[in-house]
Amino acid sequence: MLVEEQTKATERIKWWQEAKFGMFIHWGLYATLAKGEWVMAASKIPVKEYEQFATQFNPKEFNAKEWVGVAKRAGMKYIVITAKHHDGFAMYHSKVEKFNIVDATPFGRDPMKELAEECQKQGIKLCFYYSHVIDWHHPHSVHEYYNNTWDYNLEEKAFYNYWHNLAKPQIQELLTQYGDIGLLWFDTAGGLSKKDSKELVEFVRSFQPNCLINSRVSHWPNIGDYQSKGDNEIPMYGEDSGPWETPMTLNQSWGYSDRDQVWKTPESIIRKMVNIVSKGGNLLLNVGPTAEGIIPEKSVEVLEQAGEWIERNGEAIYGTNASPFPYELEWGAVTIKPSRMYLHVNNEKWSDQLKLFGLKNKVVKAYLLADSEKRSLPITQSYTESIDHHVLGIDLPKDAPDQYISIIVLELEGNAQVDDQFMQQVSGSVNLDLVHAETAVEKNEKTAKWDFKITQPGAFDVVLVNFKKINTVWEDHYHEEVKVHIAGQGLKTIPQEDQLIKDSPACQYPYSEVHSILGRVHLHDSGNNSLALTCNKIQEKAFGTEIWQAEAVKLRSIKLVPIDKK
Ligand code: FHN
Repeated sequence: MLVEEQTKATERIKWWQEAKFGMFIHWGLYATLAKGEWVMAASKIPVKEYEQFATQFNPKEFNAKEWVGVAKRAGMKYIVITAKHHDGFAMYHSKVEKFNIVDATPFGRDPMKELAEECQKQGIKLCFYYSHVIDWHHPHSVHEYYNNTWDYNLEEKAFYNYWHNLAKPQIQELLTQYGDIGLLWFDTAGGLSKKDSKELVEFVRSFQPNCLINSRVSHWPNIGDYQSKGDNEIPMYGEDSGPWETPMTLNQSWGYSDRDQVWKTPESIIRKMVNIVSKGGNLLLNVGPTAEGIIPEKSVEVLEQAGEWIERNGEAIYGTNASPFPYELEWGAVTIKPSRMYLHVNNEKWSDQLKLFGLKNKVVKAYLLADSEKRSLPITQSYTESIDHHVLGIDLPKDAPDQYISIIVLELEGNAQVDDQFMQQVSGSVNLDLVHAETAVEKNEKTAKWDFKITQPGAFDVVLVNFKKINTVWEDHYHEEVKVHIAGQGLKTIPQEDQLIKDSPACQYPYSEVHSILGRVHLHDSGNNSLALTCNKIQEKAFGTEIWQAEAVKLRSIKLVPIDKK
């Protein structure tokens, strides 16, 4: 990218990177069936029959002021709403297609117009989701996999008929009838050529040069302003160098489903948000309003409670940068600002002293974010030259001062500088993430290698960490031996599903975190060490961007767990 273009791109995305938290809204004609947004395809509902649902769609309870108010109270800074999902029904007044909420329903109002006005009033950015490739209503839309084959014959489809007569004109409408749009959220681009994807980006920019575009505009890499991770996917520390987001469900569905009552708690929302923000990402959290136009009560309750925590702790969230540590910290997470570090401590890890390894700066002052008087907490800082090891100790009051996660502010001399080597954490464990390994393939064997620092030698269990998708048969993925070499010792075993980890901050439905204990090793000395793992699940790029492309078992990391401290 040219320097000038790069500067423009950096400027364009600034607001979004500071915002951190947005509301995703999946709302469409499918809400009348209350079985999620894929109901048309799942039940192969013929277009003519599906169109009939519009005649009963009358969301009289829709109130833009209330919806925007919920987002505001939750601490969200932008809203991304489905202007058209895969069912092809436009939730705004489209002039190019009558299958829209104004022309085809008794409701007759344009909710996007009302939202645009309200967002403007309440100071929140309005953004649109537009399903640009999948459209089950149009006879000519063509996706790589997900087409309406129950009404239309694939061989008779002429993609450019759809593209030029519906998709692009509707995108133009969205960019010209609703004022400034924060971003266009495209989805499921399977089959769209690189040329068409790039032209679409130019097309959007020609109407609104500052409108952001997510990476799902294309399946080709590096198109769009930022990376949308897979649905509900939270990456590892340092996995993404550019801007990224996790689109996440509040229960297990996007569009309204009356059967789905598996709600995340305010606490898990806060933990996941803190984890995401500390990795430099944004959280786009979904609600699925009903056919009456109501955001489900339970969603509102969870969001408002999470919002109260965010309001108290916003200083450590909005406008921050990612943790400089390349690994998950066992007591919580870190965010930074110039000359400042925020330690987000999980309340169940709260004790009389918190230790942080690897911070090189002098700490000028430490205090609790919850303490309006900013009283100094006692600190000690030490450095052991022989193993190049920095240790900060902070004495804490007996009780954690906030709900769920309590924050300690560190005022630093200069901007945060840390030892970015992998190293043993305070509990004695070492987490080695796959994304930071040096990988090699030799004679069909894939090997990952890490260097790390040991400060408390001893005996360790070697644990393989995987995320496993629901209903996956483990043995289909792990039926060969994996090998580990460390400090002159070797382990060879077929990994088993030894432990299921609940409440992993970065793992969620439809995945669960599974640990396999590979064996035991002894590290006798402090200082530098290295570990090599040979395993056929090692990949250069671990994840796809959409859920059906992602692997059923994802190898995430390898851990050394001290045996006397488990
Ligand atoms: O198929 C869609 C799905 O319905 C939903 O809109 C999600 C949101 O990220 N995107 C697609 C699947 O990845």
